[in-house]
Amino acid sequence: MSGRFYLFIVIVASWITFSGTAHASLMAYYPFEDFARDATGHGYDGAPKNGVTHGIQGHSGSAYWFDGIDDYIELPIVIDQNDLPSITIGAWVKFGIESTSPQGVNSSGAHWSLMTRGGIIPTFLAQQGRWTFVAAAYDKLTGTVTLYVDGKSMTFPGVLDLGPGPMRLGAREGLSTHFLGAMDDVFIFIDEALTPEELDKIRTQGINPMPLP
Ligand SMILES: [Ca+2]
Repeated sequence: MSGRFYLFIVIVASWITFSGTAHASLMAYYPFEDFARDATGHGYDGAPKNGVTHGIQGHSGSAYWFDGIDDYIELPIVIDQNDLPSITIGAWVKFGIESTSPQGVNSSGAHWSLMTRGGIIPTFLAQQGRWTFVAAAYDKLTGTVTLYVDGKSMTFPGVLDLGPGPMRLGAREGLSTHFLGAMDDVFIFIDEALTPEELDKIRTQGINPMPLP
């Protein structure tokens, strides 16, 4: 496990019970300029836990630093594990490694991975100390999950494995592994699996806290 860097640790695939209309929308967006405030105005403000550090240089403006030990940000977003709608979650992240890190890197290197209900899908090598755009999309219609990393994507059949309780950035409830590194511009789309082209647009042009057309 030490050689894998699970995407769900960064942007935990938890979900809210959605009672609104069926069209896709940007549910929550965290540019981390004003701490962990949800910039969409929907009120899903995050709660930093255990000393996660705000104000470091981010991909854009400021960002949070996670110590890889116990830091995380809890979001007031609660999962409906039994009826996961399509969802896209992503962020800019900079994976940091220290020699004492519990994550470490083994001979095969660290990977960006997805955890699905059928197991773990490791895909792209994770590069240390470099801002990387990562996203995961679950398409309920096709029953597939896509991992997108810096313009490349891989799609697999499956369902994202969901953690219990509120969504957490940087950790997953019940698991001891924590994210070590920086995180910025976290976004969550509801009821839509964004395409790699749409994610490319977010990667290159940034995100507007309004729904994509
Ligand atoms: Ca920022």
